[in-house]
Amino acid sequence: MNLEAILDHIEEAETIIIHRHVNPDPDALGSQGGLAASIQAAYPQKKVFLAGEGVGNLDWLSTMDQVPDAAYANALVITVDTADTPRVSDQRFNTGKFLIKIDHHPNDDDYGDLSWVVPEASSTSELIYDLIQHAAGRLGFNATVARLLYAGIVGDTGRFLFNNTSAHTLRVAAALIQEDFDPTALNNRMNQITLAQAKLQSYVFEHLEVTASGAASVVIPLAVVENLGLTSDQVHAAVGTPGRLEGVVAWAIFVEQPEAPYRVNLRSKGPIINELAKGHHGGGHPLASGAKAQNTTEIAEIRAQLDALVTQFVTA
Ligand SMILES: [Mn+2]
Repeated sequence: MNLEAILDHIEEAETIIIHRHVNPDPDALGSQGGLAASIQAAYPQKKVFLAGEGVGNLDWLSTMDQVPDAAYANALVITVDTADTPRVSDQRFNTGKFLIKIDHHPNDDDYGDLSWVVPEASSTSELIYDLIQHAAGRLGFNATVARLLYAGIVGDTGRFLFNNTSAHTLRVAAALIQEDFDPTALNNRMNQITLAQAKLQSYVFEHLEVTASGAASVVIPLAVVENLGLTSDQVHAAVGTPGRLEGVVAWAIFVEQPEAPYRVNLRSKGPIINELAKGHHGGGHPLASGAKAQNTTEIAEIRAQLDALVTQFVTA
């Protein structure tokens, strides 16, 4: 546990720049914004920046700051929710004075001068709450912080549906909703999809292939995404779709990109799929990973490997 050291570095730094991963999800933005608001509440005189490129259609949750290059010279840089350095949004993260990594993904790339990685945590937002609790007054807490962290936990647990939801996660959530924000409004906003996203889900159901063991997969052609007018972050709304189907144990969604490779979203209700993902330029959590497929040959390979994992799981 590096919590004391993290708090010392925050206390000492005059400028703190917080980065998160590319294509941010609510946990990336919630942990980033929540930590920033917490630091700012305790230390109003410090300069705290949110760094990173576009937040896509999550701009209702958080927006980024313009960070001048010069700000990095003496800065403490903290990355949240970002397992490896290529995925850090805004690569200037490496130009600060000291770098801290806070994350809940498997620690395959232990970068930074200091890192605090807890793969058992539901989300990085949960970890930020733990840090605030541990700080016992050295960090601030208010409704702004609570709303952002709650959004992150709701996002990464699929509204407390996934198996990363622990008793501790629920205790943290209980503490967060005691603050003055509207969790129902936030849940409704996070659950909202556009008609085009609903049509994409419909495409997934129409074209899903399910093996006898319960391995499901679908290829979403670029033309489908373009015809629906969807941006790449909006496509994410279809990733969980096959999981509701009876008999589906694990699934892969292959999303064709403007330039190869295909983006591969892997999800599972039981079989461990992140080793499969690592074999295809990806990685992630045991039951939720991402990978890449260069072509239809690699797609067929991933489909076969997923089917083998599911078969092994259901016959074990
Ligand atoms: Mn996360």
